[in-house]
Amino acid sequence: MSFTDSLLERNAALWERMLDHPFLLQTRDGVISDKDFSTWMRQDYLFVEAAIPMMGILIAKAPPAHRKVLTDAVGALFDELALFQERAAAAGVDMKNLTPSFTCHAYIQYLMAAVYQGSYAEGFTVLYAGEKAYHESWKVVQAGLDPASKWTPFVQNWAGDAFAGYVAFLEQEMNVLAEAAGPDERNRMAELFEYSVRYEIAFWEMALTATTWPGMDRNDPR
Ligand code: MP5
Repeated sequence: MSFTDSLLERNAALWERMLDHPFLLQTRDGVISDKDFSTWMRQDYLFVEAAIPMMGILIAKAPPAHRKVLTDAVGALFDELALFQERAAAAGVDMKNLTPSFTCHAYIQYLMAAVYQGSYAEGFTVLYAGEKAYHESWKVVQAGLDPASKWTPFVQNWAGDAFAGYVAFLEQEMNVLAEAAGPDERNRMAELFEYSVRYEIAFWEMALTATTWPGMDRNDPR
């Protein structure tokens, strides 16, 4: 069995919990409130912004054969930011004064620590986990969302063929990196993968619950 298959098998219950998250099911069924969807948009914009320097660090550690794909992925992140702004303008979502929620902040710090401190394979693992998670999560939404929905462009971004090809490449390279890694590094990769899935679940949960920090009032966040 490939390393990525074994990660997905070992974390099957968590993965299912992520894909069954009410945020995804409500978006798929067209019943998500604009308020909750906007919370996700505002927070994910900050996440995507932070992914750019994270990719910069990963590129600095990458073998030459990975530099082009990862650099192109940075270009795609700038396109994503433009997509968020365009959708926000179309749907009347306020994208000013964005501050990260506790969950968004924690996930970003975790990603930065993984790419800074970890080996290339460890940093690559958190990239793979996040991209695989978003691809499959938005495929759940794609399965039922009305194509005329104002949120369809997000489905096209992460559930579409171009992104599927990128995720397939990351998966293949994860397995090459895992094969070259020793048992300790492989264990660290497996641990990072699991934490990433937990952060993905927490991120959907944050969109439906509180935008703010533990101990703070959502309606009066200070
Ligand atoms: C991604 C994302 C996908 N935008 N947000 C979270 C919380 N997880 C994963 O990453 P990208 O870089 O937008 O494709």
